[in-house]
Amino acid sequence: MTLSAAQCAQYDTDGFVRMPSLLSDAEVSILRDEVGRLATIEDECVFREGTDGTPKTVFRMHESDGATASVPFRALSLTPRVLGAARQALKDDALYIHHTKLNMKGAVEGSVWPWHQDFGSWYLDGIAKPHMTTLMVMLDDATEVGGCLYFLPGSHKRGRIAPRWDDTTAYKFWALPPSDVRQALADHGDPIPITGKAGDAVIFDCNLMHASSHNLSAQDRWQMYYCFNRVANRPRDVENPRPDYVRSKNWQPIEIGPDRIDDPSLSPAAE
Ligand SMILES: O=C(O)CCC(=O)C(=O)O
Repeated sequence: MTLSAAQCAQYDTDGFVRMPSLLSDAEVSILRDEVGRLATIEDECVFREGTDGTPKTVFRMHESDGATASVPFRALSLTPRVLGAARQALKDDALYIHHTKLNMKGAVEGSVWPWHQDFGSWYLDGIAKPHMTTLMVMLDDATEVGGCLYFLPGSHKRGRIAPRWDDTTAYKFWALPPSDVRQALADHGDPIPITGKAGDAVIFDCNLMHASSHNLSAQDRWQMYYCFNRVANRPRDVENPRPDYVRSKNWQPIEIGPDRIDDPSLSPAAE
């Protein structure tokens, strides 16, 4: 069991649970080196910004094929620590990954994500039920001044709130209407900053209201997100589906692998 019974209960009550020191310092170092490699790739899965083309988001590192395929990021997704926790959170062993992404919120320039629920968008991908969870791993220390995530504990229990298209920030996406956010803040209290050390993690419900602010610090803030869905909840066909790197069509259930991220059996030469 990756999560204790108390952690599972907390996940159900608050909509998230922290997983401190999920990664060792050595594992953080391997993944940070891997980010350096991925950031040089020119592909639709690597989004850049600014005049110098700094990488902002990298997608689809969990698959064994494609330009951004990554042995250590894929291996991490299959560890008992990560996949085991996702299985416990979703109370189902047959899971696949809807998408993976690395958000590189750059020092000084990295900007705000308005309040939203992930299931706001994922429902529009054709996914019927909020049986989805995200495990986020910090690859830098996450601080308030550096633009960490904020969660509103218990807000997942409100269910999905119809989002509105928000193009007022650098991340144009389906955000929550401000009036709904104000009401939720009045009902649930202050948001919680998800600060921590590189290697810490948190797993959270797809209806949990969350946001992050501008990175005002001198340090980059890199965070990796693994988004899991039940195979039984895979999307139905929709008109104009989003690309595969954000709405995977690989619905094969994934199996737990070794508890290490440098597993040689996952290297391309071994496949
Ligand atoms: O990385 C961030 O600051 C926010 C990311 C986020 O909220 C999301 O991907 O849903």
